[in-house]
Order: sequence, then structure tokens, then C-alpha cells
Amino acid sequence: MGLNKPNLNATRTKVALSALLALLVVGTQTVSAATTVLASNDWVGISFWIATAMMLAFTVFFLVERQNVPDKWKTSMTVAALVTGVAWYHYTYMREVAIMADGGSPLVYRYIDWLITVPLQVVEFYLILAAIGVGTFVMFRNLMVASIVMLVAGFFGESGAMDGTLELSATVWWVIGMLGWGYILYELWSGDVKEASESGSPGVQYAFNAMRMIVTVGWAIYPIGYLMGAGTIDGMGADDMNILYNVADLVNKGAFGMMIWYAAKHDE
Ligand SMILES: *C/C=C(C)/C=C/C=C(C)/C=C/C1=C(C)CCCC1(C)C
Repeated sequence: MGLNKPNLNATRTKVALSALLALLVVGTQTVSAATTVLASNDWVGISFWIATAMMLAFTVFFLVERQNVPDKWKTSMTVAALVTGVAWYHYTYMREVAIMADGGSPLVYRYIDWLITVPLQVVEFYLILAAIGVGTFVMFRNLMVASIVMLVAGFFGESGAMDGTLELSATVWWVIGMLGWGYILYELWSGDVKEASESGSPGVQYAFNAMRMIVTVGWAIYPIGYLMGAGTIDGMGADDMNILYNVADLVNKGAFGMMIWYAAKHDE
């Protein structure tokens, strides 16, 4: 005795709404913990506030829209929602740190967030690569390792956590991070993958090209932000870095999820 279609849809909607409710319950504690007021000329703080609200909106959208795409795209939509959901959770903390009177850059929250959301995005990439027939375990593992090398190097460079143990300058850590990213770019632009991407449904091809643009152009914003924060670029500092990182997160998490949704909608 199976569920009929309307019942199944109702069940799915209930599951999505329950997941959302759980998220809101967790998030509300941090939301109500606000002790400082956002100043009207605090552009860094404002960018954190906008990013927080948009991450929540993206999450709700992806969870609800998951019901309206073909089955084979549902997992991709779930992962897109997890990426923005985890980011929303961290942004509720980061914006508090960002507006505190003694300044402060929410570095640790930022990197904890990336350490969860970037591997989730690698899962998303793998799903797309699998759909064009080139997703292997070895490729998945290599992309995962490269992305973690990239993030850990960035964290050591920005936090100075390794100072006294392994004395490398912020620039050297940046170069190590660039090698991790460079490897990912090489994998996504190399011959086999490129050839395979020309097969597959229009929706899959669209998703593949979107993914490659995101990793190449969208991700390029981060190493530029890092250099601003490190004081390598004249006249730029931690504030510029934070605004740039926030914009980058909205593009790479939110807009990328929207592209997945668009691909799914045009792949019936
Ligand atoms: C949702 C968060 C995302 C997609 C974060 C991505 C982060 C990067 C692509 C960071 C890259 C970096 C380098 C390429 C060089 C070293 C410093 C980093 C970690 C900022």
C-alpha cells in the first residue's frame, strides 16, 4: 500500500518545514544574543547583516524548491541548502563579532564555516562530475584533499597559529593555498573532463559550466581578499577583506545554488 502523489508531496513539505524549524530554533539563540547595535555607517557590519539574511533566504528557498525539481537533482538541492544553512548559522555569530566596539575579524568562525561548506561544495561538484560520467572516487578524494590544503594554509597564514612552530610568512601560506586551488582548477579544466562535459543533458552541461565558472572566477575573490587582509595591497585592510569575503560567500554559496536550481528546473 503506497502513498498516493498528493500525500507524498504533503509528507515531503512537512519534512522540509520541520528541517527549517529545527534550523530556526538553533539560530534564534544566537539571534537574540545581540548586545551591540549596528551603526548606520558600519559598512562591514552591514555587509555581514545582509549576508546573514540572504543565507537564510537561500536555505529556505533551496529546501522548499527541492520538491519542485526532477528526482535526480534532489540531492544537489539538499547539498546547496546545507551549504547556505551552515553559512547562515556561522554568519549569525560572525556579524556579532564584526560589530563589537573593539573591532575584531571573525576569523575562526569564518574558517570553521569554510572547513564545512567547502567540502560540501566538493560533494556538489562530485555529483555534477558523476552526472557527466567522470566522477571517480580518486577524483573526489583529490579534490577534497586539495581544498583542505588550501583552507588550512589560509588559516595558518591569517591566524598565525603556526608561528613559533613553522615560521612561514603570510605570503608563503598564501602560495601553498594557491597550489591547492590550482590543483582543483587543473582537474576541472583538464582534457578528459572537458570532453565529457560536452555530453549529457542540457541541464547537466549548464550545471557543469556554472561549477567551473564558480571555482575559477568566484573562488578567485578569496585569495584577493586574503592579500588585502594581510596588508599586501596598498591602502586595503581587514575591513576590505571582510566585505570581499562576504560578497564571495554570497556568490559562491547562494548564486551557485541558484544555478543548480536553474539547471534542475530546465532538465525535466
Ligand atoms: C563557502 C566558502 C567558500 C567557497 C570558500 C572558498 C575559499 C577559498 C577558495 C579560499 C582560497 C584561498 C587561497 C586560494 C589562497 C590562500 C588563502 C585562501 C584560503 C583565502
